[in-house]
Amino acid sequence: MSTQLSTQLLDPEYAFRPAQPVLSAEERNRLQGIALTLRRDIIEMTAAAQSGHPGGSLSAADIVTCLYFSILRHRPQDPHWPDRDRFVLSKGHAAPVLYAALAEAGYFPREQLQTLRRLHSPLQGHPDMRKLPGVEASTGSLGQGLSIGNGMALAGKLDGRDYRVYVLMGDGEIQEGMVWEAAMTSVHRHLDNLTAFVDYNQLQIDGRVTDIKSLTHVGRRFAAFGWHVLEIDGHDLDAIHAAVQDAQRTKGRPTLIVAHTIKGKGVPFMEDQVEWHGTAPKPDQAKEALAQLGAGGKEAAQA
Ligand SMILES: Cc1ncc(C[n+]2csc(CCOP(=O)(O)OP(=O)(O)O)c2C)c(N)n1
Ligand SMILES: [Mg+2]
Repeated sequence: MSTQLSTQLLDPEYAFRPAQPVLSAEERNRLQGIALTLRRDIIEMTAAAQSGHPGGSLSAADIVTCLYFSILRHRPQDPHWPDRDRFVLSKGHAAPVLYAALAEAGYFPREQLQTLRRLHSPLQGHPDMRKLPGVEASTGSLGQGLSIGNGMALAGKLDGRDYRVYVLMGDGEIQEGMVWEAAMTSVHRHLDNLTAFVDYNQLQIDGRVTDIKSLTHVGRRFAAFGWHVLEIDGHDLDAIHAAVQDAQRTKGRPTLIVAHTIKGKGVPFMEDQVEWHGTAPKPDQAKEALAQLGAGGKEAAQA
């Protein structure tokens, strides 16, 4: 059984659930299929590399799916199109979920996923914008993505372009002081074209966030800085979608979406287990994980 999120986790001040579904049943099915494909890819890639970060990749799979397959305005065949929306994976160690999404969207052939972390592969352990088209920023040194996103959002305004910028941070990551400097800048510059997510899975590299440096009321902290804040179940595709729509309607200030998630989501033996932060599954564990995830996406369509 997969762990379920309790909606009681959401801060009542900012809890956000769409009153009714915003996705058609067909669209939700399509996105669920893609999210499953990304999760399967994450397991297969990290197993092939025998290295990498499955936990935080799996927790972000639904957010990344929604962004790449129903929200972002982008052209995989023209990755430098000036009017494209930008996505910055600030928690760069979750590279497998980004690579899986880019391959699925058509930025590069799926076979390349198997080269994760190999010498000279464009799919390095952390995303490298110089090596892989579609990667907007080289990340991995935690804390930098929001500043990078600020720059992109400000540039968009100065250039009179209407693209939007999305940044995904980890909850452990936002212990970095630089994040809070950036959070002040986003508000000061009225960056309403910027939406940041916190993948609030409550685990970091070596334990629970609350034990290492507590981040309770993260939404209230950002709200105190002047951000528009929404707290959602980060595995609920309708909630992710509706929250982004709300962010798009919000004028004059940036939006933070606190996405409550489960690290390792989808693979029960990995869920909420800190050991799976940066451990690759061995071949038998990968087999079990894939069986637990079930056939999905392309596999199900071909069956
Ligand atoms: C500046 C910096 N310090 C330390 C690390 C090592 N590190 C890699 S992942 C990680 C934990 C991140 O936790 P979190 O942001 O919660 O990520 P998630 O749970 O989503 O995987 C750390 C400390 C790093 N990559 N960058
Ligand atoms: Mg975390």
